[in-house]
Amino acid sequence: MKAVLKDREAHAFADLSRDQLLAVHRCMLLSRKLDDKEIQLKGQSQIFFQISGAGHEAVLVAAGVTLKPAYDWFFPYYRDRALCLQIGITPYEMLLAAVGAKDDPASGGRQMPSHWGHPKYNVVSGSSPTGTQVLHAVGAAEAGVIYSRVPQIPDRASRYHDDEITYVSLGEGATSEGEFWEALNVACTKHLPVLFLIEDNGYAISVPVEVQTPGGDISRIVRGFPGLHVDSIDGTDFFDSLRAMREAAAYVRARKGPALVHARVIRPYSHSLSDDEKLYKPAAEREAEARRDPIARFSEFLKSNGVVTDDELATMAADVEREVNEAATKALAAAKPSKSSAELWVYSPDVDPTSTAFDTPARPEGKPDTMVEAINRTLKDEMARDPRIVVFGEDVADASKREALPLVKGKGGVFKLTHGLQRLYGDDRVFNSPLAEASIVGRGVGMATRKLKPVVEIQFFDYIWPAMMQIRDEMTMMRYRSGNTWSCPMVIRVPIGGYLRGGGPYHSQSGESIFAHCPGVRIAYPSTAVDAAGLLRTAIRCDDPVLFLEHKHLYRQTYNKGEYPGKDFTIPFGRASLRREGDHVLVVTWGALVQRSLLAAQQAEKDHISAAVLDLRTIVPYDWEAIASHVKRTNRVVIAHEDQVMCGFGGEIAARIAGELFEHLDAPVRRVGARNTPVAYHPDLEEAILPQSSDILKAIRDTARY
Ligand SMILES: Cc1ncc(C[n+]2csc(CCOP(=O)(O)OP(=O)(O)O)c2C)c(N)n1
Repeated sequence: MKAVLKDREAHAFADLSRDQLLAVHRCMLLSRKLDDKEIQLKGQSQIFFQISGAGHEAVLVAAGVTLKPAYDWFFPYYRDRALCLQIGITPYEMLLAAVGAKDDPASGGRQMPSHWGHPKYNVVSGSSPTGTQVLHAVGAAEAGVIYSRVPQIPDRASRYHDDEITYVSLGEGATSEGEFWEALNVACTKHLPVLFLIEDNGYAISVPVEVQTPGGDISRIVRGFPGLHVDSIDGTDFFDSLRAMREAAAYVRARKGPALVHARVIRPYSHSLSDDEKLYKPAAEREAEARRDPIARFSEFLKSNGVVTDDELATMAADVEREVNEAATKALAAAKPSKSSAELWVYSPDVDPTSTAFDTPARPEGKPDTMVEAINRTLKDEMARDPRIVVFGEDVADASKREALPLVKGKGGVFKLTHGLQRLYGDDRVFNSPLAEASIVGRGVGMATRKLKPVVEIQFFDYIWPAMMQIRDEMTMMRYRSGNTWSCPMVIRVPIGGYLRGGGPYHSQSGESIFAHCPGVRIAYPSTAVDAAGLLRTAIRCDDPVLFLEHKHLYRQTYNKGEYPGKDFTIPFGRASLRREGDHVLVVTWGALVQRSLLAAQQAEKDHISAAVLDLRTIVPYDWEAIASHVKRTNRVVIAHEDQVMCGFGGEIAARIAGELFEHLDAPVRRVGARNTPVAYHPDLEEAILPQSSDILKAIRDTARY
């Protein structure tokens, strides 16, 4: 057999040499054999989950051949084994993930296998929710563009390439997720260098494509997106796939815009080992699919074109088998994660926002000003200090139209928190986003994995819910699920809360306890202007994702004004502030209830009850030591928060006090909070629903007199 094909023949084989053709075949085979091996190991209970890439191999090897590992960026989904092999992840590394080994580079035993991740090749940790990765890819692509446009970022040269591509793949079922459409929207609006690969195997578990997509053809639908290069191919045909991937990649590298390749593939091994496709796929359909098996097709092609003989293929198959078996033996013997490591990597091991390093003195300047001013100045100062900070969200820019900017005062957020930032730092660092909350957080995640520092705004807490998947399953888990290989430190600023007299159910919500239930996020909730400045600076400089809750009602009060505490003022997280001394009852509180508790404590004084008021300032972590030391002194405690009593964060604190400080208590722990209803529009109803000073006063009196 010739070592290199003659020119004319090579052209017929897409300019691939014989060795390259054989390598393509070997990679496909290796991918399939690894699936087979995992299926065997699962049957023996040596691994705990299996999902295969079978039937998808041809288009994935074509993608792997076309793209550049450690240069381009990769957000592959669980069927992308062949791509990952092609770009450098080894069978041994894949099997380390299957056995859940300590040194599995994807997750260190924290995620199911086929949830790819590898820092060496720019493969960013992927998760299980279908479609979330698409927004991360958009953010990562955007990060490359931002690095190319912000010369002040000191090490930017090592962080991007002018013609890099961000690859992201997903199944046709996942294109039904809103996040897919949000991603396409942003990628096309901003002409981002993203290559979307839709691997359409006709089914999402048992749901056929015609139920997912009108007309059953996703590429037909997306052809209307301006600037999007669209191709539709048979993804079981390696050469068609290679042509399509090369054309798409060339389009993206030339910065003409994003590209989408829709590849029709097959799924011969059912959805996963938990699924049996015979239950919903008739035999004739399965047989027709089998005839399109990409590996069989490619080997037939090689044989019929005289590139390889049956014997050579058999030798290759035996060699692949040997490699897989050796890798499996080694992986099975690999060290498992120790039970004592279960809590590692929830938070950054490098930067501790509770440490004394964040305990810096205030250097007050100017006259007392509002929380709005404090936050705005902090953002301005931090953006000057760190050019990696980008600010985006709905309405946060001064004016998106450049030509309008010199003519207008600027919007700068519906509450004016970001006013003037775009004018100061330009529209590569401060920009409006489409009205799509998942995209705001998801893009932030993608940018942060590439070491930008997104400080995004969700316009109202009431509308954070479309981003919940991105917050709960992505932002907060990235570090943990990747075994500390990937992280996405970013800040989400969110105006929260009620007492607006007319805010109604959708401009008054609280709900910090919902996020406190998500391991991996920090939550700050300042009640004064000075605290807002200090806590926001800590949030930005910290290495973890932070939910920064800003109470709308506190933005412009006079009672919480303060002098700006200077460019370097930080407050450690988990450090409560005693707002009022008192000996008889402790009120633990935060946010808008701090002032209401102070008023209640003043009133209680008239009854000779001395109530202390402790402002937690951060919810995660919260200052248990301060709570405990004051409870041990007062022996009586009230917990007051704006959120509903039912499942409010006070429940957590009350349970802990009851569990750990029982013998110090002279009265039951009382909780004050909102009624278990939405917050109604009419001010009388709002007053009845949200906790008032009088409610806190009653709780203080009852507790003191118990
Ligand atoms: C958000 C979300 N919903 C449901 C699931 C459960 N689930 C896992 S895979 C899958 C089907 C995905 O189908 P498709 O996107 O076509 O990819 P395929 O598995 O067919 O390659 C479903 C429903 C999930 N992982 N995430």
